[in-house]
Amino acid sequence: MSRHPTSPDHANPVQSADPTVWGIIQREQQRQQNTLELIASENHVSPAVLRAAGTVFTNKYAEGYPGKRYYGGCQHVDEIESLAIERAKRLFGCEHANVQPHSGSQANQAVFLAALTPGDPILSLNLNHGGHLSHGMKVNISGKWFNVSQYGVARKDERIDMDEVRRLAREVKPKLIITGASAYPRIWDWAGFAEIAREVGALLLADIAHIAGLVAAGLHPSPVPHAEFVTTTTHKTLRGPRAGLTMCKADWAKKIDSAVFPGLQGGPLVHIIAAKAVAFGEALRPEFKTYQQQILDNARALAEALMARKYRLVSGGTDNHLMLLDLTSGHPNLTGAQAEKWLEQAGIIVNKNMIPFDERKPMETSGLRIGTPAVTTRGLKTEHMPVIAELIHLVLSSNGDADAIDRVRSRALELCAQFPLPSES
Ligand code: DSN
Repeated sequence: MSRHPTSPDHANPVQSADPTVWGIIQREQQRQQNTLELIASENHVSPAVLRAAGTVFTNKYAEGYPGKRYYGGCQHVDEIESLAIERAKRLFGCEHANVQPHSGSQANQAVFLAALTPGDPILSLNLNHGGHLSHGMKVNISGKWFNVSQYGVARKDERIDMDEVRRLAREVKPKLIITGASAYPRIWDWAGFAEIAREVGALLLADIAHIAGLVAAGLHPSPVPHAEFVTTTTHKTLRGPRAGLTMCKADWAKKIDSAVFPGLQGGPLVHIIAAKAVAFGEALRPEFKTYQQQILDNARALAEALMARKYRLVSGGTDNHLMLLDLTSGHPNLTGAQAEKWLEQAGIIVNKNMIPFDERKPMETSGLRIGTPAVTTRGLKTEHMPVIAELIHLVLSSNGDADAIDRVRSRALELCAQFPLPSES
């Protein structure tokens, strides 16, 4: 009897069926093992999440929702989706959860489709001050379809200027106020935003993609009691598979579900929903809170070590998992783009990022965004953060000297070898 080339009992089906693809996967595995991942939005999932994502659920069409599908054979899909929903609701304490969005952008689009019509005014955080492209960037569907106004951080402390939010909200009367960011190192005042939203008759969306793990663990205030809609990706601090999640108050449930399917998406990615169920299960365990606390402790330790080396951090530090290093403080001629490249050569992965009131362009930038979720997953603790700060400093001060970068590369490799990626064995 011939065996299907991807039969699960085969030792390594990808390797034997397609060595080319397997080689690329192996090289990525090695890259992740041999570099320090400091991109604030990335993480290393558990072997259980990884395994659940690679299962036979990828074979199944399941348009619809548990108990109401357009396809036969959905009994186990219903089980897994219902479990993921139940766990998401328990984790965040929300009234309704839709686990089908394929990404954070689609999680947000579901809110737009449910609550807005094209041309409606919306108010969100300026992309150059840490906002996200799906919150109204000109070239994004959100920017093309809605009339976008944006608030920012105050020059004096680089924290969200709630007076400006109120002033703008009164002026533009948004239908939706969007909170949440991809590069904001401070705590969100959800209650303050909710008060402004109520005053001007706006709905409130909190996109907690970056801080979802902290929120789930109770280490950042939750927007759930304050906002009609809460969206997130599931792969950042939450440490699940690459995907999205839309939560809402019960009276928006039907509209959100219709917006996700059939409004935006067809068949859900059931294998990814299975992986979300596993990740939510992990996040409900006490160890997850310990992990999230360590992310915070590491971020604070790294911030302090960088500031001890005279680097300026936007807003003077961090309250969460990330920080923004202002290169103009120590290296005025060095762009974020160049710094990102040198650091990558040294095995330290970060991303260039605009800082508030940046005079450089987005492809250059004057900042670096640095986050601790992934290195914390590997087991690095606060005592390792001054070492990382030193390595970053050596690279930024190297002027691109290949020998100096190589020396840092060796030290980064040593650190990586001490902390292997999560593995099944
Ligand atoms: N691109 C993500 C980030 O890096 O923050 C947000 O979607």
